[in-house]
Amino acid sequence: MEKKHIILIGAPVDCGKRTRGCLMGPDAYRTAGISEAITALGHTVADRGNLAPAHVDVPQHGNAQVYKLAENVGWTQTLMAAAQDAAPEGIPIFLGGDHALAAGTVAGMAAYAASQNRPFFLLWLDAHSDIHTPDTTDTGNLHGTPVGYVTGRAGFVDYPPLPATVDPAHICMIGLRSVDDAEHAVLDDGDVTLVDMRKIDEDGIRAPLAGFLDRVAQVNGLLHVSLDVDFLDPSAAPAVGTTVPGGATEREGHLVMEMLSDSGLVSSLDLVELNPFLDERGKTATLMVDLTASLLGRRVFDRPTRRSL
Ligand code: B3U
Ligand code: MN
Ligand code: MN
Repeated sequence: MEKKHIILIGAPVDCGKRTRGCLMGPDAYRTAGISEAITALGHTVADRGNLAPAHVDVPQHGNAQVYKLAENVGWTQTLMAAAQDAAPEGIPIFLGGDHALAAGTVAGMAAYAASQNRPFFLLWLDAHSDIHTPDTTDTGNLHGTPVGYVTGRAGFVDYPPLPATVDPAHICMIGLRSVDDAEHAVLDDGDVTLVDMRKIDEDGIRAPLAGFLDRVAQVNGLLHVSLDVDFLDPSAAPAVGTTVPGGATEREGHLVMEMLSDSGLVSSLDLVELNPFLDERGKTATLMVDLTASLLGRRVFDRPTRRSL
């Protein structure tokens, strides 16, 4: 794989849901050796440390359930700027932090792609579709809303205006197994490519991902990958507040990352929802670092594995 410059950006976002602990995520990745794993592959790394959210004043939201709106808006503002600032210099990896952070990182990367006149694509690896709005969320947890925000859904009145919206036809969600009614209402007849666990069981994870990557490659797109820990089965990745059984295996996770690496299309990555307080002797943090290494070119053999007889 071509050698890259990787920019680590700590985003200890913990306001996207009520279970606390994701604020320790960035330091857990560092403790698990993320910088060392990346440099061992021949890439260069700059660690920009941990960011803090901008202070903003927002009125109480009409939906009284909505949790920590001002902090979420502040993080969105900070991370949108951080993504646009880092993207021209290399591949930013956002060390979360919960999935609310993707409102900022994805919006920022979409803005960067627009500035380069490149089409922007989003791969969402998650048990959940996270396409609520502050009005439709049942829980009030804004980590369930970043895809709603970046696709330009109504209801994000207090959020920064989007420099570039993400076309739902440019989004592929893989690993889905927990989708709320209000999310079905926008997804069922929409343009997002939906790969639920049944599809993975029937066709394997390779075919749907290959189809999506072909589409990105055809138009020389920029691809942002947002990896939620709960994409993986809780037996492999227990350190997450919202465990959903029946997830992707460790092996499926690595295959996805290796295919992404081979494609050469990935411009940026979120590692989200790691809650180190819930981990078992660093197992989940270590797996997330290993998956990142696969994405950045770690292989068992340098030559391609023979795939057909
Ligand atoms: N859809 C539910 C649950 C959820 C979304 N994202 C996570 N959990 N991690 C909600 O709260 O919006
Ligand atoms: Mn998520
Ligand atoms: Mn999730």
